[in-house]
Amino acid sequence: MVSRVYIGIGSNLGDRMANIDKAVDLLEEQMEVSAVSSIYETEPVGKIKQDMFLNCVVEASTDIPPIELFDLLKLMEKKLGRKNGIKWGPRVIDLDILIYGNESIKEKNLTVPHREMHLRRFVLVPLREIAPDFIHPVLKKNIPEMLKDIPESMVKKIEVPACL
Ligand code: PH2
Ligand code: MG
Ligand code: MG
Repeated sequence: MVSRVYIGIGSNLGDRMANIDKAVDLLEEQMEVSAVSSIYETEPVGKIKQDMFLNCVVEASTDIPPIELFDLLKLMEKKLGRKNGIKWGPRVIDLDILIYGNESIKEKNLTVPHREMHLRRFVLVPLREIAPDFIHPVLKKNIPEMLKDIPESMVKKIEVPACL
């Protein structure tokens, strides 16, 4: 069975734009990517003081089961040079399953929908761009409803020149 998945991508170490480009290429090799949001420069969320992130969200279809997909994303992170750093700290690349169909999954290493996604502007704003009618399958909230409940934090679309 093929499911629609949303994957969040983030980077705040090294050549952030190149890291995200490479991650999207790796995803395209493994699944049917149907949409990629713009890239947004975003204020780091959490207690750790660190550099600004670039974030985007990818929509894809896949028959890879959730745990296998999780393992595959970890492998891709490793391939792109991610080292085991501190939790929520700076990273070359972060690939998170945000949504896997309408499934609600609570395994040791994997919670889907992503347990913080409804609280993060850096996820919801790119997601809104590619899936404006998205409804959180567990909270049953649409994106404006989720956005209005969270504090302001900078999420700025990066404008890429039209000639590129
Ligand atoms: N990821 C985190 C912690 N904080 N902040 C931003 N802006 N973007 C991220 O991708 C991010 C974060 C842990 O996964
Ligand atoms: Mg993350
Ligand atoms: Mg992660």
